[in-house]
Amino acid sequence: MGPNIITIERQIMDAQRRYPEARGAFSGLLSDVAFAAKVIAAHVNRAGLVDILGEAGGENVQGERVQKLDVYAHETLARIAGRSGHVCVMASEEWEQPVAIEPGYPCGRYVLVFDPLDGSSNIDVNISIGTIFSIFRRVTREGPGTLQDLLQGGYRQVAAGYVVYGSSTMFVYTAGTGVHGFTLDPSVGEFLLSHEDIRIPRQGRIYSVNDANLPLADPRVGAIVDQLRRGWEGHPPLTARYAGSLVADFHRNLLRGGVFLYPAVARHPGESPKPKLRLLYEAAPLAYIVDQAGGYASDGEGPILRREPRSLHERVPLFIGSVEDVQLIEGVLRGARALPGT
Ligand code: P6P
Repeated sequence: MGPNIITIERQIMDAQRRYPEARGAFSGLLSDVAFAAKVIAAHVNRAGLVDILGEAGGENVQGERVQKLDVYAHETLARIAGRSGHVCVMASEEWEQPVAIEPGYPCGRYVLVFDPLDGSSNIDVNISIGTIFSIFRRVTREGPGTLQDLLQGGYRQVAAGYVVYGSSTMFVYTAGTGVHGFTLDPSVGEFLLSHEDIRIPRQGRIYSVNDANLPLADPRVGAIVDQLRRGWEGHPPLTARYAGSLVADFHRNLLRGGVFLYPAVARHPGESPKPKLRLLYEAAPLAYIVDQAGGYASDGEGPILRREPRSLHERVPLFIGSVEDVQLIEGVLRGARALPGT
């Protein structure tokens, strides 16, 4: 008897059987997001050919208009999920306002927010990029969803996931019962279960930070990174890995153990430090995933999952990964812990 091949659709349906009252809307939405991921993956993997096929905004050899990949990814997700009948409103990194359901399509009980293609500056240099998504239940009663449905705290998520377009395309998600990873088999166009119940080591071996930002951040962050390099209190020294692509850096640290730091940074002298990464569709979904895998995500003061978003594109400092490393960082930044060795 060969290996037990489980597709993501099979795993979603098996999970639905645990909820007798489920009517299949949640499963349908998750499956639609997985389908959109396959469509985006097919396009992303041809990105290297864009010079032959024509620059974004230009025309390719077939005379078709070549779209910027992140716009293509946005339109693919918005169209597939928006016409699924499972969502009442969406939000996207690519769209300033809430993304309404097209007229003529039914509104559903869920809300989908996403970063359609994060790190798209890495496409031209062939570094892995990713899609991040998060699903909530709607809070308004009926009709088109509103900002109130979108601005929900991370602790209210019913599912979160990401797709990493790397040496292989992986779909990783949680719906509250652990974190599961699926690898795309392009020959059959299916995501096959490859990483069941991912757990992140309590202590990391890796730290991920843009070194150039440290002199522009709270000096305690630089002091902490110095300590991470040296190791402390029975914690071995960490090695540096930074792809400059959030999903790629997060995914590696989730599997290997590690901590990713993106503190608030003062981009110009005299300016107060400002965060870069987004709360609603970057930090909060990854925080839910890492929490379900036994890790932790902090904004430097407390759990990312407890933050109530005040606006769609609100930015937040992010310290995420192995629980002991993130708790040390948060403890020092809250003044609750002295830096070890001081
Ligand atoms: P920096 C990519 O542009 C991105 O939004 C994330 O994917 C990544 O983690 C971060 O910015 C990298 O930022 O300032 O280190 O280039």
